[in-house]
Amino acid sequence: MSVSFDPNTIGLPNGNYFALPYSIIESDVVLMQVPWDATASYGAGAIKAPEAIIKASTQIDLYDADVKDAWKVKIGTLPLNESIPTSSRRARSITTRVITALEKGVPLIRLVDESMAMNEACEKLNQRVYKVAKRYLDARKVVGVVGGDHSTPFGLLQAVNENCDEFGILHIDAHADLRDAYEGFAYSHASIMYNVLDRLRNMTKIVQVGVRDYCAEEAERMATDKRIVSFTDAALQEASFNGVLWAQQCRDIVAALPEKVYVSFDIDGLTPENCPHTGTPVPGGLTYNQAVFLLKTLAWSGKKIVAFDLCEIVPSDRDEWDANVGARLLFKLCCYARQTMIEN
Ligand SMILES: [Mn+2]
Repeated sequence: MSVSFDPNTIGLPNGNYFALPYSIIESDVVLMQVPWDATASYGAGAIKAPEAIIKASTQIDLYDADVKDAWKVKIGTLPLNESIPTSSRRARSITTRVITALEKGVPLIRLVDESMAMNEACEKLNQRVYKVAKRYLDARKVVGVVGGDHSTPFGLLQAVNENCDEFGILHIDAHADLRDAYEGFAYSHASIMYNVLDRLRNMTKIVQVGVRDYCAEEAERMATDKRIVSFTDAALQEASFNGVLWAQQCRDIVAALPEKVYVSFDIDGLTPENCPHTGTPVPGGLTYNQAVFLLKTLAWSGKKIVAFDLCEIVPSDRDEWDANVGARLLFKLCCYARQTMIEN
C-alpha cells in the first residue's frame, strides 16, 4: 500500500472508488464498473453512474462508527472495460427505435429482429460480467457491480449461483422487476428478478423491500411464488404508522433470508430526494437512514453478504447529489460486506 495514503484528508483521484490505493489482488471487495443502460425505457443516463460515483467517492470521509478502521477495508476497483459503454450506446439506439415503434402502435411481433439483436447484446454483456465476477468470487472476494441499469448484475448473479449451494437476494427497489421480457427485451432492467427466478436454481429467496410500483401480473407472482417474500413500501410504512419499530421490521426482513445473501440495491428503492434523476422515480420509499440501518442489521445478523450491486443511479450534469448518495451507499455496502467476512 502506498505510504502517502491519508484517510483524514480528501482522496486524491487515482481512478479507484474512494481513491483507495489497494490492488485487486490484495482487495477483499472488488468493484466492477458496468456503465450500461441499453434497455432503459424512460430516463436513460445510468451509463454515466460508475464514473460519476468514482468522482463523488473521493470526497467522502472513510470513517464508519460501526466499522473499525473502515478506510482499511480493502476495496479494489477493476479497470473499466471500454467495450461495455460502447456496446451499450449501440444497443440503446435499438431500444429507442423499438419504443418509438411501440408507441406508434407497431405490434411487437414485427420488431423481432430488433429484439433478437438486443438480446444478443445483453447476453454478451452478461457473459462479460459473469467471467470477471466468477474469477474473483473463486478467489473468495466479495464482488460488487456498480451499474448501470438494473439489468447489469445478471452475470454476477449467475456466478454467485454457481458458487453457492443456496443463496437469497435482499432486493431493495421501488419496482418488483418481475416482468417477462419488458418491451420485448428478455434482459430488460424490469426483468432482472424474473430472469433470476427463471434461471438460477440455487437462488431460493428474493426478499423485496420498498416495492411500490408494479403491475397486476407481478402482484400475482409476488403472491404465489413461494420464493418471493415482499415487504412492500405500503406494508412497511403502515406497520410503522401503527407503531412497529423499524428495528423490528429489519429483523423480520433479515430473518426471511437464507445464510448467504446477495444485496441488489436499486437506488429508486430510496425516497426520490436521494435519487432525483433516476430513470423511473416513485414517491415513497426508504429514507437513507432506514436503508443503512437495514444493511447494518443484515451485516451483524451472522449472515454473509457474498456479492452486491448498486444500480439505476443517474448522475446529473448540474450537481453531484445523485452520485454523492450513491458513493456513500457504496461505501456502506463494501464495509458491511467485509464485516460479514470477518464475523463468519
Ligand atoms: Mn430495479
